[in-house]
Amino acid sequence: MKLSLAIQTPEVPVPVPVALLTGSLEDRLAKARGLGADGVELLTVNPKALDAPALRRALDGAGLEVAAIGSGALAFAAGLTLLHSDPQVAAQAQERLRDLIDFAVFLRAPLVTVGSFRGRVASVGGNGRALLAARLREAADYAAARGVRLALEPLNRYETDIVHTASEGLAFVEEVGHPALGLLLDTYHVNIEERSWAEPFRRAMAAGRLWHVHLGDNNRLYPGGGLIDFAAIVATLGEAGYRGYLSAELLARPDPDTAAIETMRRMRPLVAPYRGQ
Ligand code: LER
Ligand code: MN
Repeated sequence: MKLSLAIQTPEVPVPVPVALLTGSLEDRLAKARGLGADGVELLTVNPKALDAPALRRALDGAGLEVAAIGSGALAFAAGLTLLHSDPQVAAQAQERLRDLIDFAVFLRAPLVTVGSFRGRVASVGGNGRALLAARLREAADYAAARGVRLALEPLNRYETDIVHTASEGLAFVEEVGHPALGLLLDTYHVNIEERSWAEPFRRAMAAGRLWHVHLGDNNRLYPGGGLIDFAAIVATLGEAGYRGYLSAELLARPDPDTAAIETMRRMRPLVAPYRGQ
């Protein structure tokens, strides 16, 4: 199991509440590495506005992988969602998802996340579920042709009206029926929506679809800042054979550096038995 910290890329126009670390991009990468992270998750809105080759050099220089390209900032900072009520904005969102996939390819990131970026079925009326399935199928085709995958994230009921739990996520992935679409489980959302701590992770693993994990405590603080038993979750994941990333995507409180430091302090010893596996 590997550890990652979510950071925002420089073109994102506003601070993302769940992006960690302060300073220039180079500073943040150096801090992530210094804290023992294996990778970073890049929260980005417009990769075409970035100097991607310079970013890749900076990542290589810091010895960091890109664990994932996160799409959440597209909804939060750019108002783009796949289920936007305005079909033109939804089409723009679909196009931007392709940009994120291209960005993932260039930075050798294994996947692009789809969380808040999907939007809400209620925005588009009756056929929202089918529409989302069709848009994700199309994006998964585009991703698969380039060796990248998409990870759909069950979100709590206050943030979306489609796919709240791992079971619902697996059913939806089945409906879409594409080998490049899997799941991302976020402990903060699991805490709100699930009935068990172990079952959702085990089921997603048994289906071969658990491709990424977000870390956040029940109050969305760093692990140890709330009530969640992260040791038990890591043990469950370890037993189930999960060897992917645990990526901290949590509130930058009390400040973006302390949240990262505390996350790594808590998580490093927990994943140590599973390092290199
Ligand atoms: C939103 O709450 C979340 O967890 C992000 O990963 C959404 O993209
Ligand atoms: Mn998340």
